[in-house]
Amino acid sequence: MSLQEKLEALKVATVEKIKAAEDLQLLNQIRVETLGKKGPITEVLRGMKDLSAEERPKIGSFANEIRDALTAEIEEKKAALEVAAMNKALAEESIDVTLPGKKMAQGTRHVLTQIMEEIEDIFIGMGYQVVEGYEVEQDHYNFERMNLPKDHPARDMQDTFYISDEILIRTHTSPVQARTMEKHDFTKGPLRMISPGKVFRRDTDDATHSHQFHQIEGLVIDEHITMGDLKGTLEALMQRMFGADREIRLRPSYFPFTEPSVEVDVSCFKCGGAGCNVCKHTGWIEILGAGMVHPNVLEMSGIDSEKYSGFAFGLGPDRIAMLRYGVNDIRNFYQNDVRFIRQFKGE
Ligand code: 2U9
Repeated sequence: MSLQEKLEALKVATVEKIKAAEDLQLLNQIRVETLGKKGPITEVLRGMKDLSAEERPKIGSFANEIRDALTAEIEEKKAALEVAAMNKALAEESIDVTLPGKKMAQGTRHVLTQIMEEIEDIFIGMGYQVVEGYEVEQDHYNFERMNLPKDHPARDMQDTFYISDEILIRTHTSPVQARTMEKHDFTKGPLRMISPGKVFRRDTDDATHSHQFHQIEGLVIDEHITMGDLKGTLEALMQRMFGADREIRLRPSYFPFTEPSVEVDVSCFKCGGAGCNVCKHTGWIEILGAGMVHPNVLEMSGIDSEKYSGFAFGLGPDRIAMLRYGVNDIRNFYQNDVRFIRQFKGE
C-alpha cells in the first residue's frame, strides 16, 4: 500500500469514527490520536525528509489536505454534539409551569394571643391605653403598692417565685398599673388602661393550674368614678365577647387592693341561662374579679383619694379560652403541640 493509499485509508476510517462519536470526550480522544503530535499524520509529515524531491510536495500537500479535512470534520461534529447536549439539558431542566405550586405553611397566632388581642381591641375602642410592663418586678410594686403588706399570706414563698428578697417574677399584672398611675398627670384627664401579660405563681401544674398563665387587668381613675361605671363597662365587655344579650351579676368578694370587691358572673353563652354543662347547670359563669380601687392603693401612688376614685378588674384569658372552646386542660396552652395549636385558626 502506497503512503498515499495509507493516508486515504486513515482518512476514511477516522471520518467513520468521528461520525460514530457520541460525546465530546470521545471526539477529543479521536482528535488527539489522529492529529496529535504522536498521531499518524504528524508522523508522515515528519518522515518527509526521507521522500524523493518529486514525491515530497505531493505527499506533503495530500497530508495537509487530509489534516484540514479531518479538523473540519471534527469541528462540525463538535458543534453538533454541543447543540445536542444543550437541547438535552434544556429538555431536562425545563419547568412545567402548569404543575401546582408548593403550598406555603401558614401559621396562626396562639389562641391566647387571639383572645388578648380581641379584648385589647374592645378596650382601645373605649379609649383605654394598653400598657405592658416588666415580668421581673420589685416586691414593692407587686405587693406593697397593692395593699399587700409584708406579712400577707399571698406573699408566701409557696405562691411566689422569688429571685431575691426584693425581686420576684410578677404574680399579677397589677404592678404595671401601679407604675402607670404614679406617673399619670390627672390634670390632663382620666387614666384608662389595661395591662395584658404573663404572670407566674408557684403552683403544682394540673388540669386547671399552670405556674405560668395570663391576665388582663383594667384600671380607670378619675373624679366621680362609681360602681355604676364598673358595672356598665364590664357588661359592655361581656356583650362584645359573648353576645349582645349577655347579662352580668355582681357578688360580694374580697381583694386586698379593692374595696368593695366583687366577683362578676356572666349569663351562660351556651344555654342563655337555662343550665348546661358549660355553666354547670347554674345559668351563670364566673368570669371576672373587680372592685373599687382601695383608698390605700390610690394614696400610695400619690393620688388624693378624697378627690379621685377608680375601678379595677382582672380576668384570665386562659380561662376564657377554656370556656369558649371547651379546652379541659390549661397545660395544652403551654405545650406547643401543633395538633392542639392549629385548631384555632383565628378567622
Ligand atoms: C390596681 C388596683 C386594683 C385588679 C383586680 C381582680 C380584681 C381579680 C383575678 C381575675 C382572674 C386574677 O386572672 S385572675 O386569676 N383578678 O379578680 N384584679 S381587681 O385590681 C387592681 C389592679 C391594679 C392599681
